[in-house]
This record gives sequence, C-alpha cells and structure tokens, in this order.
Amino acid sequence: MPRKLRAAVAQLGPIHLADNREAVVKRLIALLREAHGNGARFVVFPELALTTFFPRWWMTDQGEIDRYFEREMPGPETRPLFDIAKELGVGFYLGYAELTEENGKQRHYNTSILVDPVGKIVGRYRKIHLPGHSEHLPDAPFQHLEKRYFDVGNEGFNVWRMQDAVIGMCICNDRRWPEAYRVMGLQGVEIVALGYNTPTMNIHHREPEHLRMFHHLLSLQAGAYQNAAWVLASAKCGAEDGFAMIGGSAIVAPTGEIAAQALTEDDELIATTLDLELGDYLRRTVFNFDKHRRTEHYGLITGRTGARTEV
Ligand code: ING
Repeated sequence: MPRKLRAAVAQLGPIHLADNREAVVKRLIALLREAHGNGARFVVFPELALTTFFPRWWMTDQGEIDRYFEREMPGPETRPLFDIAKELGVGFYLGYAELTEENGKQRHYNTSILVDPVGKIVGRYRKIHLPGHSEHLPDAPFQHLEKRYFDVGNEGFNVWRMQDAVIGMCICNDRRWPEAYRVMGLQGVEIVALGYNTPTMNIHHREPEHLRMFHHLLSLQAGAYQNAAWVLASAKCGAEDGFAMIGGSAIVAPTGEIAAQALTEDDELIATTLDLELGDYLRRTVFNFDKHRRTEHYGLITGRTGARTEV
C-alpha cells in the first residue's frame, strides 16, 4: 500500500495594515476547515501569515516594528487555530515573525513552524536567505527591509518525521537557492513546505512582471525534481494597501510537474493526494546522491561566498 498524504496549500489574499490578528486567524481557520472538508490532513499557510508584509514599510521605532512580531506561539490570538486543528486532526505549517530572547539579547526571526495533528509544535525553521536591503531606499516605490528587521536564521535546514512523511521547511527567498533544497534532500526530505510574499514589482531593476511568476515556478519545479521531493508553496498575495504581490501557490510533484496551482489572488485552497513514493524511482536512479554525487569537486559551494573570476 503506497504511503499517501492528502495535503493542501492555503493561499491568503491581502492582509492590510488595518487588519488585526483575530480577523486573520478567522480566515486561516476557514481555510483549515475547507482543507479538512477536502480530505486534507496537512495544510501549508504562507510566510508572515498573521500580518501584512511589514518589511515593505520604513520604520525606525523598535516598538512599532515589534508590533508585527509574536512573543509566544501559540499566543492568545493564534490559540484558536491550534485548537481547531487539533479538533480536526490536521497538521500545518505556519509562517510568522518571531520575537525571542537568546543569551539575554532580543532576536527577531522570520520563522515557520510545523504543528502536528494534535496541535504540538514539532519543528521550527528561521529564514536564512534574507533578501532586500537594510537602509531606506528613498526613490523606491516600497521597501524590502528583511535584512533590517530580521536576524539570519540560526538553526539550519532540517527535516522532521510527521504524519508518516519526512517534512522540511524553508521560507520565500530560500526557494530560489538550490542549496536550501539540497541540504534537505541530503536528509531524505519527501515534502518541502514553504510560504512566500513576493512583490510583483522588482524595485531594483526594471523587469517584465511575468518573470516574477516564471522565476517562482521555475525555482519550485527545479527544487522538487532535483531532490525528488514534493514542494508545497503558499502565497500571501494580492494588493496589500495597494502593494501587489504574486499568487501562484502551487503543489509540485517530485517529477517537477505542477500538480495543482491557485487561480486567484485571494484566500484559496488547493489540495492534492501526495504519493510519498512517487520520488522513489528518481532517488534510486538519476538522483541517487550516494551513487552519483562527487563531493570532492564541490568545495567552492561552501568554501566561497561570492563569485570570483580568477582567469
Ligand atoms: N520575497 C521575495 C522572494 O524571494 C524577492 C523577494 C523577489 C527576491 C524576487 C528576489 C527576486 O520571493 C521574500 N519575502 O523573500
């Protein structure tokens, strides 16, 4: 009997500055109920799923910035989501801004958690590839201040066994870096769950807008195929206070094929029954890492950060 897991990606439409966490959690619960009704037992929510994508705003007052962070998880506003998930027996991935203290210092992370079907947090990931900039760009139509508001994740790329599957996590920009998938691939990952907030416009370079969706899907499909894993990607999208972000939430098979894709830029659920053995033939043949990889030739990948031409 092949191992199967019916999973869903719960895309969120815009969350505006005026929207509070209680209203957002109600939306998350509605999507979770819809997923359960659709037979899904694992749901992927977006990155920073509790608030608007605040890195688009220039802020200097730390108190104002910290209003977008969670000091406890679950907290009073998110506890209802955990309770309903436990009642329905559904596991989930949730992205949020984590404010914590380490060695007496406050730390701010762009975090995702893996919650099992009895409401227990079994895994945590803190975003490693922080895109954007840390100083104000006065001429840009909006900012992308993840390097200012977040610390670099300090727990690496890991996998957890949950619901009879090996599940890994990453967040948004991580999906553009093959290293992220490969580190999980080398741990036998079967499902990579990720959330994202991807502005439609490139503030650094005039770029045709269609490339945003192309590069998004290209990154998911390549990561899935090259590591023989399912990739479940959940967008927060649409125009938040007028600032547009792409949709394109997708479930990508280990073959690299798109099994399901969202059609709107609103709250939308897509679901697929994941055959967790679909990637086995790829892991036995073309991506049999143990048989084919030649690590003695890969030293630059971890030994050198930036590209350098010496010829
Ligand atoms: N957002 C974007 C992302 O990686 C970005 C930022 C877009 C970087 C396009 C480079 C190119 O999808 C987040 N939150 O990482």
